[in-house]
Amino acid sequence: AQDCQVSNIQVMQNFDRSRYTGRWYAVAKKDPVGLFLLDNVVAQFSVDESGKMTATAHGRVIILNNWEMCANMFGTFEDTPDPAKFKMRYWGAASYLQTGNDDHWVIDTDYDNYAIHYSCREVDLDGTCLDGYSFIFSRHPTGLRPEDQKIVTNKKKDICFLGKYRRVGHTGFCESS
Ligand code: DAO
Repeated sequence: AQDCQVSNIQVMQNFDRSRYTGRWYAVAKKDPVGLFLLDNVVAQFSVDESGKMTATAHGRVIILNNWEMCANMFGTFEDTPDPAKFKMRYWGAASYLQTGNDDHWVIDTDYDNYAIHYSCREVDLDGTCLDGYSFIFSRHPTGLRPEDQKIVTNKKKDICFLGKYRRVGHTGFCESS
């Protein structure tokens, strides 16, 4: 059961950032208001010498109304008292790309196959999320394994985003550079 209160959302227990490193393919996304990354989204997480988590990501975007390009993005993560909850500062390789400072929560992962990410940008007066986004990540570019789909569906429900996702395709658009 879930009450859709952002403050009650359960995140990954004992999150292990080192096991989370490496490549993750976005296979589905719930968009925020003013969506940015469209498809071909791949994120690469690292942990630096001091133990801080960082990431690079790319994805197809459309900027200035009509210009389609592959955005190369960078993110640094600030720790919080909960090991699965971070503050993510992000920016693009080019100045005209989006920058921001979002929550970045890991809801669930088995580290080897699937991960569910969640970010609420704006909490409503009633405590529910007014503007948020979420990525479903897979270690496999082909998508989630059948055995992981039920887990992911249940988590989508728990974070009150069930039915709000779209598929994120991988066509190789960002692989050329
Ligand atoms: O696509 O609409 C959107 C919101 C996503 C913004 C975040 C993009 C940058 C991520 C950098 C690295 C992390 C995974």
